[in-house]
Amino acid sequence: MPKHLTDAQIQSYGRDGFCSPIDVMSEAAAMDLRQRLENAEARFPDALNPHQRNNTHLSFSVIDEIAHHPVILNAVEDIIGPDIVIFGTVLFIKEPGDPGFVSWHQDATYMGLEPHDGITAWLALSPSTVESGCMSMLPGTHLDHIHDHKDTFAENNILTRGQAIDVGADMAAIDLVLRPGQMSLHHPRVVHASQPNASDHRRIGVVIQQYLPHHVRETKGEGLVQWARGSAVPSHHTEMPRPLGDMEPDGIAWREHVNGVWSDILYENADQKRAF
Ligand SMILES: O=C(O)CCC(=O)C(=O)O
Repeated sequence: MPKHLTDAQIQSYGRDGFCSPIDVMSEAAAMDLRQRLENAEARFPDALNPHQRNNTHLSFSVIDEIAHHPVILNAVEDIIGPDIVIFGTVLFIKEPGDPGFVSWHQDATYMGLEPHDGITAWLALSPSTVESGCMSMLPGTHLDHIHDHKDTFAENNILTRGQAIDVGADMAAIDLVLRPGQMSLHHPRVVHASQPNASDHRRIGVVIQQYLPHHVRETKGEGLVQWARGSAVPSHHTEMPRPLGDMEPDGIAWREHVNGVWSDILYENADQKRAF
């Protein structure tokens, strides 16, 4: 018996490569988390900004709590099983009127995680609508192999390499509209994108990328993970601790280390490296 998802949601994940919307918490609870995140942004602007968006769960208790949220983990367990580790997190925040966009891509392309059995959770802490640049998915594309990606390094493309797949004109994309406190789950190979934020409010996505079952390995570098649920972290990974508070020295050191490892993995053989 599933812990959080309905049978129909589990089936839609298998068929489409994503599942949305999933209720995680009330809108009021999401607004509290948003307030805590925005307080942390105001207090530590050098550690939380568009260039410092990776693995904030290692240094900020609000993101740590989200990454370990029992409802999110229940839903993830319904798809990948009871032994779960956290590979990383990314804050995808688009400011009001932000031209930042995400081109069509498959997450699995550069991450080195094999096999592609992990899952990404995208939690909204503000309304994520078509106007504010929600994610769009091409259903069923998780059943494809990895498509050719072209590195564009386009200025407003907020993906590391600005990597893009040419999907043609007649694709039938599904927009994942979420209220604060809802999330989507997606497969590492599903093709997805998002448009600029044309609204007058922030679009805040806290993304756990990815939750992994134990048999998934990092093949391009050190596999640094955090225990989330189930049996102990397997020995092919290096285990990272949860932070004891905001910006404490151990958390800062682990975050710097894993972000360096990520940079080498994500920019492998790239012509240039960006700051995120
Ligand atoms: O938040 C976005 O607009 C894109 C996020 C994304 O590509 C992802 O979570 O894999």
